Amino acid sequence: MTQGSDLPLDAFWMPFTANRDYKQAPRLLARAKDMHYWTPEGRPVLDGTSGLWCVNAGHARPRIVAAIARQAETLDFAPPFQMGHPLAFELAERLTSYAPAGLNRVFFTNSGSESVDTALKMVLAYHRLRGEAQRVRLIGRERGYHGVNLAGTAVGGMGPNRKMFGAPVAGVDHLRHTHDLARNAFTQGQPVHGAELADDLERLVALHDASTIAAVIVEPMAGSTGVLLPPQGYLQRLRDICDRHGIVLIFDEVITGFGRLGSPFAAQHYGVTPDIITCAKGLTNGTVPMGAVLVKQAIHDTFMAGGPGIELPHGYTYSGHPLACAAALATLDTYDEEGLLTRGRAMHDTMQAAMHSLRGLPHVIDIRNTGLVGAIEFEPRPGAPAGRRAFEVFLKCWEAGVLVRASGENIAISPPLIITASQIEQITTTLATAIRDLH
Ligand code: PXG
Repeated sequence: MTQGSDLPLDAFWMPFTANRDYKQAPRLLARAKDMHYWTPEGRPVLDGTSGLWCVNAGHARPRIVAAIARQAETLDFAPPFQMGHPLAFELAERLTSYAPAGLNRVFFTNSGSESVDTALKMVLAYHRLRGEAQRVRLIGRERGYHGVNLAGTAVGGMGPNRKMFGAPVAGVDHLRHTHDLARNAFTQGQPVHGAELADDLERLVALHDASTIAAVIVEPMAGSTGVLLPPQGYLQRLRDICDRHGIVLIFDEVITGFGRLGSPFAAQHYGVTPDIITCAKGLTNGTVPMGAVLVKQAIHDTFMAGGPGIELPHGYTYSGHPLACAAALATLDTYDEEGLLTRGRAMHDTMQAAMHSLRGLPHVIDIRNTGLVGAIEFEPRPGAPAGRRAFEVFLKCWEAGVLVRASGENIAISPPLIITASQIEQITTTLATAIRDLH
């Protein structure tokens, strides 16, 4: 195996990476099994991030590995336009049994970003088919992350991800984010304060008129921005306002889908059903790229009642790729066999106690948690670039054999759902040591 020091590093332009810094001191992963990665030198690293929020059943699970290998031999590719293969139909049908009632039509993509742009295009076409072609305005939320394609960038609400790209899609507006340190810091589980922030949507309706608004897209729990849980009552209020004004509600469940909170989807966890769910990541346990858009039947049926021929001129060469379908079906089997999609509920208290044990350490200004996800927020270091403290904690944990994720001023923890209590303790003990060293 090529050791880190022999690797040619120049050609690969790395995504969402400080390339120049990284290439001075690369961090490489060579192998993974269950809860661990190993570096090329053979050093084990406990995976506190499920890869990148996707390896929910842990790494290299035998059933999934075997299914992918078998599928590559049996049917490596099948054209998805005007042709089909059995696994895509089987997987779509199977997914409807995990989705909230009513979301029983499934469109396949290859990533979360593609799921988001697919969902937004679907909504625009849906309104047009219903004779409301003027409904083109898309509403996101500050601090939201909806991937990196053009529409997802436009409805996204993380400043650094947007500012280099101008205004990629016209007619986009945003709700305020729900993060409120003054009222909600160190809340265990859902914050009490902030349901009224959903009323921002009423203000946008008053401003733009409902007849111009196509959709609202939110992460039911905002992941990338640092694990922001919805205030109690917030999502229901958003649902009610959308219903009042004929606005399609999209939950972006790319992170929350497949068990992160202790239910298959956050929609079930919070008891609020959107019209469309976007998902990816945990769908194939991160093994083969795949995303999906789960759609209410009424939206789908509007397309089917249209003129003859192709109902939705949209799709990807790799939509419903056979390897991805095989991986997803084996992933769902693994989740089912081991009860992983609800394990977050059983582990909630353990995770909560471990995360909140870090309260009181230097510069820690908030801790948030639910199911098998949590975040620690640091006070920004005066005069330093944004996120320095979180990044230093990430580096120290990496050196100490634990992978965590730095995002802005936050460290996020989102381990595979197979994690044990003692491994959770290893993560928080390692974090505590790293945080004590911060200046
Ligand atoms: N929506 C949400 C809610 C996401 O979290 C995407 C869309 C885009 O998915 P793809 O598969 O196109 O990357 C995501 C992705 C982080 C981090 O550090 C999170 C994501 C991606 C990269 C980093 O929190 N989520």
